[in-house]
Amino acid sequence: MGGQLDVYMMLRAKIESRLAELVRLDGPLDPLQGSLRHSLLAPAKRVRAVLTLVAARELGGRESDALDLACAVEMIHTASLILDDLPCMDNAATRRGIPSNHRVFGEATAILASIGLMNRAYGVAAASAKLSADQRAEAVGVLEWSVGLEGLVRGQHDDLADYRATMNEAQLETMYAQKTGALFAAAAECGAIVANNQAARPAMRKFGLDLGVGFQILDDVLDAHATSDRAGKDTSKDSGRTTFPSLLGVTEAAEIGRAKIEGGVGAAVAAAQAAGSDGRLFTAFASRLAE
Ligand code: GRG
Repeated sequence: MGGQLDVYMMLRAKIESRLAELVRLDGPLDPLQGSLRHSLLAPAKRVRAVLTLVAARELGGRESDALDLACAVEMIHTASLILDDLPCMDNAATRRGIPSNHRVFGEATAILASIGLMNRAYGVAAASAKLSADQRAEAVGVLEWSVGLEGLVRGQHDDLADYRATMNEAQLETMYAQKTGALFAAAAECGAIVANNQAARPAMRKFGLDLGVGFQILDDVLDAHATSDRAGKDTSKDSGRTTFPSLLGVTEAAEIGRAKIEGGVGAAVAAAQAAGSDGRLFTAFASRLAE
């Protein structure tokens, strides 16, 4: 996170070590376990999970109490990536710098590993030992919202639909808020739940949605710039796809993406200040994401 890069790396390391514990093997490694671990433990930024820890800390809670919820968020994200890479969706050959899940384990095992991961995520959230029963129920509800028909599932459906080709800027933004923003929103809101800070929840949801939309726009900008490093993607599925760069050009799209990410920081910092923190980690997190 900018000058606080070491804080980000430290939080990421905690998440990765807890993830490994949560999917520890009790028996021999079989293909399903291998498939699940292939994607979950691959090199990744863990931005959503770090956001949960940052939000918990800035809103008056403890990172350690938020760790299992952060891992649940990361499990849901990974489950969505496995599905996103399937031939019926993005048909990606690589993910996280390694072959995509179905290319190694086959489609049936990849789908089952994704469902297994998602299920494990809800189980981890529902059993989070550091939280009260109310906190656990609230967190599970927020995660369900983020995955469901107003979240990832809806956004991914609309992303792949024929009408994607004729979407305008506002429709595209709604789809990005669902496909990518909703899980960022749940990640940030889970931090508020851990901190027992109900007042901060709306600000965290908005902060996460803006971060996710901005992140997705910048992801499109990187895609539009990239040529040689797209070897893992089936670009034939991109033709006719409306994106912010295709509507507005890469320069304006990049500016909008950065502005979205930075636009929500003020309210997040205000929520942190109301909880007695300085909000600096929110600012640093957003700057790092924009980079
Ligand atoms: C039922 C969980 C579930 C999902 C079904 C497939 C699907 C619906 C949604 C996919 C949504 C999707 C792929 C959004 C893309 C978000 C995005 C920008 C991914 C890349 O995230 P990074 O850059 O990747 O954080 P790492 O690998 O660092 O985690």
